[in-house]
Amino acid sequence: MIKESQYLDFLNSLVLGDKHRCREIFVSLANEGCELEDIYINLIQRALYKIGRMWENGEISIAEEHIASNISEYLVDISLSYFETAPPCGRSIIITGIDKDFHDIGARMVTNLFELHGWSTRFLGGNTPKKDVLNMIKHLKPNLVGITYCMYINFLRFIEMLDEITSLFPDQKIIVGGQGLSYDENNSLAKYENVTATNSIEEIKKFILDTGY
Ligand code: B12
Repeated sequence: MIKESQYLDFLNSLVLGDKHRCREIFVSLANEGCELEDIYINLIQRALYKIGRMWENGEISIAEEHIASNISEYLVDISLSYFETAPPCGRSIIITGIDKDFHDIGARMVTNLFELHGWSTRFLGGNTPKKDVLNMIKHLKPNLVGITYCMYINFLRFIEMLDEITSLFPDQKIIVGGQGLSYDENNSLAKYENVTATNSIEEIKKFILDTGY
């Protein structure tokens, strides 16, 4: 359980660009026995959403927002070394962003949660060309493909990626997430049989633990 004072200390340090203090807070939470997903959602994600609003309202500069995002990325990258990972479970996932969308911190978190539970993961990051994603799926034949989609202006690129994956690999199971999902008012994703769209950590955990993959 993350105390409000710890969250506020973290947010403040993030805005100030104090990487050392952010790391200290992260490490002390991990040492206190806080779950990784709790730290991801209730500390880092919560702070980044707030940073986004502050940037939108002109309360912080682009430079400050960039530092906050770099520190968060760094913490997510080192986070697994503070937790015990399960032995390999024989399942694999490729997680990617879409062309022209740089937002990938959430997908990094999701990748790490799979890795924590013994999945073999390949994280391609944001802004990955579709043809390279398709090639990698062809060669690695993962149990699951994860796609993150953040900005609504990329909706078409996102749908093109889904269309190509599902037509070239009709049995491929796919999980998609990211803030872009909230713009899908027409429920365009419902027609894809093998696609699950979710930002719920509980649902993501169900995928991770489902031995059917
Ligand atoms: C950090 C950040 C950036 C960084 C990204 C760095 C990186 N490596 O990711 C940088 C500086 C590059 C950036 C750039 C821009 N950004 Co920006 N950015 C943000 C910010 C502050 C935080 C994003 C973040 O990491 N959130 C925290 C993560 C943990 O949350 P999440 O992504 O939602 O992920 C969770 C779930 O969605 C889900 N999930 C995510 N992916 C996946 C995948 C799968 C498979 C599953 C199952 C689940 C899942 O699980 C995660 C954990 O719970 C947001 C504010 C916000 N509201 O998020 C703005 C925000 C997303 N950015 C925005 C904008 C406008 C931009 C720019 C256009 C700004 C500009 N003028 O240059 C550019 C676009 C660049 C591009 N072409 O992509 C807007 C988007 C508005 C919109 N409606 O589309 C936002 C909302 C800010 C705002 N308030 O306006 N940004």
